[in-house]
Amino acid sequence: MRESSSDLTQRIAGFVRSASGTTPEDATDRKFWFGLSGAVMDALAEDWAETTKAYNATRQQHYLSAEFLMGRALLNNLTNLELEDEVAAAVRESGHELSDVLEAENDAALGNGGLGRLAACFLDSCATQNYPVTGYGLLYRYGLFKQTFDNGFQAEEPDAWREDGYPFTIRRDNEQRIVRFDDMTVRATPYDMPITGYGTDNVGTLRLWKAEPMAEFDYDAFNSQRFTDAIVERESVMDICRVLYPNDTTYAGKVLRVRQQYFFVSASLQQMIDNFLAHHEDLRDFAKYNCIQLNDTHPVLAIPELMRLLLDDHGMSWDDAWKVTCETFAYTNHTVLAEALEQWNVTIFQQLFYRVWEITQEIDRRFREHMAQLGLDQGRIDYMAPVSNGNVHMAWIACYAAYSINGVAALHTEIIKAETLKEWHELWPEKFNNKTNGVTPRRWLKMCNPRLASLLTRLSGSDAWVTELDELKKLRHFAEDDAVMEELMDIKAANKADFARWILERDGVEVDPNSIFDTQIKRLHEYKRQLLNALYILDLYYRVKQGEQVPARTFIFGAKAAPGYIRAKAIIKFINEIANLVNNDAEVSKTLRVVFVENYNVSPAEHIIPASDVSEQISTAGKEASGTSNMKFMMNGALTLGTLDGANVEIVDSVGEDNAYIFGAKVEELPELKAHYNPQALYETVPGLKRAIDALVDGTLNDNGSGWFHDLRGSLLDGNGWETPDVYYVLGDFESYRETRDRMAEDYADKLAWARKCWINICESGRFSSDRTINDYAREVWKLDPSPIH
Ligand code: 26Q
Repeated sequence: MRESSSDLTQRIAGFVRSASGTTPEDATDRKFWFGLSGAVMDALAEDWAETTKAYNATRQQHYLSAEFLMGRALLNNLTNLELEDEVAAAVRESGHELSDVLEAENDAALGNGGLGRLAACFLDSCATQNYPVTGYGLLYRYGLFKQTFDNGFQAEEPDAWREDGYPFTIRRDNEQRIVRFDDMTVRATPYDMPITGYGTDNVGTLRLWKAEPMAEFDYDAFNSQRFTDAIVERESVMDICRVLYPNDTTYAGKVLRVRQQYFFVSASLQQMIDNFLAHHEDLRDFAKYNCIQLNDTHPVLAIPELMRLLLDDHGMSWDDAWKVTCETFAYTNHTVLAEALEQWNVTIFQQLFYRVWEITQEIDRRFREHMAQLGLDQGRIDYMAPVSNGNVHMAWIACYAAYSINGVAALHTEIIKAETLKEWHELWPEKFNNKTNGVTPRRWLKMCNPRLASLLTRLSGSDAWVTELDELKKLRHFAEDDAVMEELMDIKAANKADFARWILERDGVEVDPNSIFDTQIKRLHEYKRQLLNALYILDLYYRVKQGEQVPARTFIFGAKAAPGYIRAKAIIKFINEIANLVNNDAEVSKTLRVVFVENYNVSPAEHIIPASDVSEQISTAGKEASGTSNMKFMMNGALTLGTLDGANVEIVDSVGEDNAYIFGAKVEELPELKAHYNPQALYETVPGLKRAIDALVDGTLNDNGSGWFHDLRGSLLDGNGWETPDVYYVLGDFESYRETRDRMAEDYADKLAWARKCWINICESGRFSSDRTINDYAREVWKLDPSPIH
């Protein structure tokens, strides 16, 4: 789209006319968005085709993931093509505002949270650095459910994100594949999304597979008794990619979920093999040209499926096929929680794909033989075997076959080596490596925080930092420059004012931009301890009621709970009740406000993060594999209030202890602390705790007869008589949290000192760019070189 501004306006206008059937001036913002997006697709089509060709002819990497949490695409593409300013002017000439047009786009929410968003950041970094990488996933018709609040309770609605069309995917009918289950045969049609990079002509691909019936329509059946059967059969095929499973962390043994997984890995592998054979002769060389990263265990079926394709469709011997497989796959683990590890009952395998089951059994048989040769005792072999106790253990298959196993932050990798995957580490320590997560500075700094981005560019004298985030280290000395620090605070103030307008219009909530914005945004889970945050706020409410003077604060939450996770839903209701209490109290609401942002997603995050002062990262030590919002906040000049967990450890290491607020039990202290833990005693003795916890049941807060608040209180104090009380050490860390959080709020009063801390966080965030992460994967795991097309 390099052309004069009037040409650009005309070209965009043409696309808008054809999308809207009206003049650009009369088109709605939504229709304008369609047209403009079409113009962007037009602008990158040729480079996209060229990139695809180039990647297919070289060694390439394939990223298999059940989730890609892409968010919005238009601004991201305009940013990457460096067209934002020109387009904004062109849009204005047509009587629209670019910002309104951008807001007309739905989020592509094809992911639950961190794991899915990580995949999206990775694709951005691969494209930007010209790495020949393709993402493969599922074209869910419904993304993660839309959250609404009904009297403070979470309700779920379907997210039909592309029902009226979506210009950023291209259906490729000529690249369909067939996926066979024992009870159905399915057509897999790819929908490709271009992945633009910043400052490069390379355009990568995210390939999302859609399940369709084999025949367009079975007319024979239509004309006979089997009419309804034919309809039902069609519908059951379409079921495969109808909806994203909304659970994170808790595994559920659902047949449809396995179908989804097999469907997308089989189609992807078939395509990789076809492409290999179009360029090379001998499939035994497959791993020389291809490697596959498994994003958690969700795509691990690719291991037996690659074996099946090589053995059955391409006549390879077992030993050759196993060698190829073991040289192809690398596995990333994202969790230490045992309940998240996928295990499928063998009957599911037997029902859906008997041949894959046979191959899995053979892998299991050879594994047992292999381990016996190595001298492992039977108990240990049974524990580690791919098939045991009637279940197929996906993580064990991954650990056995993959040549690389990585955790997502230094602490996490140490924990999987010592605990979660201990047996594997003892056998093959050389497979294990750490790849600390990162986030893309394009979306999470340049795009969402244009004010800060332009300050950084001005001070650096260039925008090289956008692709070399470590450049920001050179700006560290400006921490001593009071004028720059004033400017930083002005930027934060302007972002806060923007947020205040946005949330007022969106959710009807009024907030004070002069207060401290203290934010926790992430999936709702007990281990993430939103409950600890809520108890602090409730206690603070009582303190203010009693006349204590405290710094003005706005507490911001964003979180979805898995629809079946009742305790998480209870915590949402609890926070909403606290918000009611605080915000409707004429006195307290002058100092404190609580905002629960409905339907938290990528786009809301882009409004919330640049406006936040405090980043709540308060998981029980050892439980959060990495966290990635912690990195986004840091990049945007918010200070971490956190435990030494996940990547927080490395953030503190980068910025120094004076520039973060760390509290709570450390991972190595917890076993001893938990051995003598008495939450009941803390409830009685820690100042403020009893009052806050009792508010759950004394009539102060209303759970509308659900009994949920009673359960919540019980979960902390006595485990309701049947579970271990306070598993996540909420009460244990409360005092330390309160002390640290109070101190942090007091520190905010010294504006310059606060700004200096924020500045150092920004300048040290280079380590947490996903560009660094991807370079590490490319060099150490994928053995991949950049492949620029121009
Ligand atoms: C499994 C089986 C059945 C249905 C759903 C699932 C499922 C789905 C999603 C299990 C887990 C997830 C998502 C996990 C996740 O987002 N983990 C987060 O990954 C981030 C990126 O590495 C880390 O930063 C977070 O610490 C980690 O919680």
